[in-house]
Amino acid sequence: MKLVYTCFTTDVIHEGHMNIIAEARKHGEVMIGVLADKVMIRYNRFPLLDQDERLKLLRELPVKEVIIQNDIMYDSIIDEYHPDYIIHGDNWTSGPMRAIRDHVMERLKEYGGQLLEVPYTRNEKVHHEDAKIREKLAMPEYRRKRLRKLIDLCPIVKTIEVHSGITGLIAEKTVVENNGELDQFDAMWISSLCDSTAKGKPDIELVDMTSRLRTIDDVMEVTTKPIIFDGDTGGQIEHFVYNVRTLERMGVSAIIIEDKKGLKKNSLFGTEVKQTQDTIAHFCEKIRAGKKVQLTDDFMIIARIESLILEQGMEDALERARAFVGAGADGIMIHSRKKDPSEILEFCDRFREEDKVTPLVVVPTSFNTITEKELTDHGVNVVIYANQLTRSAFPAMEQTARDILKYHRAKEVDDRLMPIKDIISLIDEL
Ligand code: SPV
Ligand code: MG
Repeated sequence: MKLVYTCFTTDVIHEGHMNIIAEARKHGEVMIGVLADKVMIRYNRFPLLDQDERLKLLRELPVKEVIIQNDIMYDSIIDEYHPDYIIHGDNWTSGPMRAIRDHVMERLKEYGGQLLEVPYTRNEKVHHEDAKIREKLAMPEYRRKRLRKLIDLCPIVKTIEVHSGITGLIAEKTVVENNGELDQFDAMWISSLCDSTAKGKPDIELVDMTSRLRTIDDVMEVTTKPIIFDGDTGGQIEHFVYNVRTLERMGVSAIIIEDKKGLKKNSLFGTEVKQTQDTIAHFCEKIRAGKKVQLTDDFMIIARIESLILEQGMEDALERARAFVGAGADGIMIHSRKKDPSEILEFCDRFREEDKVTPLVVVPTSFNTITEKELTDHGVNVVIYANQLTRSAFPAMEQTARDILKYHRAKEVDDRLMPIKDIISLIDEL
């Protein structure tokens, strides 16, 4: 009997999958691979069911065996089972999935295996099933808990700044192929700096919560990935508790609040402007108050320590970390504006000597030579690219404005613009 292998990344079985199985059965005994959670999130959407539940679901199907596939490129499967056939829908002939297809074809050639491709089932019902899964992922109860799951699943949760529907779409949809691996962002950061900048306002807690909530809603409308909200100082404790409730209800996964008080200025100014750090006791009270009002176990309150920014020293930063975790903080963000990452790494190493579990978050804007791998090696769980989308868009838009003024027409700028066809197809129609 020949062995026919197919890999599924689905949590709902529809006509398209049944079609593939029927076709596969014509050629031999069928084995299905369930793509492992940690691999699936790197290239496909986040699973609604975890890998064990998907394993159970697929074992109901008329096939010989269902196993877990632990790599995206099928190497482990090909090495272990040498399937005579690998079968897949023809939807992987273009886009980022093409790299997987090319690799599988190369490997099959080595021993005379064959690739079978069946036309992808595109009908109203299948389209509706896919849309339903996507919509579910956008719902507050699914979105909110996803950050905690990602912290468990990923070596490091890669987070990108968003401040609008369009930047949300970039965070949601950008998938790249790099050295035989597919990759994408895991989560989104609603930065106070970029949310304020998009409105032409300074980053001093001037853009009020009503407006910030509107930004979150714009992002949520078009995305499914989890949101980490930059809560600045968290404001007055009496206000903070209401905001925790609101954010949690909306499906935000985490708020990060920084231990400053009074008029907040952006951290990257450091000691060049007057900024005041909160007392440990008062900030702990704020954390405790927030934790007390939240209703689910999913939502996270992450405490951000400004001691290195305000040149208060490593011991102060570590003392605060201990106290904030003691007060119930679900994570610690440590910030620095030095180009050299050594103070950040020292903090992480010393924190990890004492605390192996509390998630650590960093924002490598200034110390941008550090790689995700190095951060992971020092115990960091979440990396936030906090402003790069805004900073890349601004010079591009400014140059376009200058050139239209210079040439008195738009032809000269056209080559560097996104084609109209692409921009109108970027937004999904319902
Ligand atoms: C933000 O993105 O608004 C932040 C990070 O708080 S930083 O700008 O580095 O302070
Ligand atoms: Mg901020």
